[in-house]
Amino acid sequence: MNELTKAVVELEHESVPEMVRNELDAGIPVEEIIEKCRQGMEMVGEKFSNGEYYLPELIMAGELFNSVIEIIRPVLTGDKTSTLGKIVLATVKDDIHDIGKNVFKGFAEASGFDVCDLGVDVAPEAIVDAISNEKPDIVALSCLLTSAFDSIEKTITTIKKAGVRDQVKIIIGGAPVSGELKEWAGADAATRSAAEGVQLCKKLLNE
Ligand code: B12
Repeated sequence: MNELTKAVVELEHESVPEMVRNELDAGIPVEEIIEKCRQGMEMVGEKFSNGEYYLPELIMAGELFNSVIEIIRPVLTGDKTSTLGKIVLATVKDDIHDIGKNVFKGFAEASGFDVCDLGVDVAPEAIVDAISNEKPDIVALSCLLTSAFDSIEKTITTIKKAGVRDQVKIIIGGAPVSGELKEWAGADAATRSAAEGVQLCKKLLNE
């Protein structure tokens, strides 16, 4: 295991930010740094599952990753003069995980997308309102909990019932999503990677 991943797993609040700065200075791509931290978070999750870590450690891990995003954000600031298209982004209802969503937002903005972030635990109706008000090209939904899969399906059904499904492409992202979930929920694309998500959004615009 690399040193940065290990430091994240061990929740080393002082050394993680320093290691991230050092990796950035050494010219290591942001995507690679985030992936190392994400792997550490996955292992924190495993420790939580097997009873080695408890909720406070999960919360600390969240804070630690947010401090990483703060360091990386300035590097991600992209070309604001051109916009590829507009994305309405939200973590679905009953799910409050937002770190992966925020990473995707950073990557998408750096690639030239205009992102309207609705936050976490977002009700399907609020997403329909945002489609009417913001006129996005893409709706991007984040989900980290398997128990929130129903919320994805409900969101897409609500979008269909409102008669605006054909106005947007829908991408779902997050650690537990799959092609099967995409089919079941009626989305246009699915991925477990923020970087791939941006590529898929570019592809969806051309379809
Ligand atoms: C940190 C954390 C928390 C923090 C979240 C803080 C925050 N601000 O987000 C807190 C403490 C709040 C939390 C709470 C809970 N959590 Co939690 N949490 C995690 C943990 C350890 C890390 C998640 C994370 O941030 N990873 C780092 C980011 C960068 O990775 P990521 O989210 O996967 O995102 C990447 C991709 O998925 C993708 N992506 C994500 N979103 C999107 C969106 C789009 C559009 C795209 C394209 C891509 C994309 O891009 C990112 C970068 O590549 C995970 C473990 C894990 N394996 O993920 C558990 C985990 C997700 N949590 C879990 C659980 C059970 C809970 C709780 C129910 C615990 C409890 N008993 O209360 C609550 C649920 C609260 C709720 N209603 O949502 C379980 C879920 C199990 C399951 N089967 O669903 C996990 C898997 C832990 C485990 N192994 O048990 N959690």
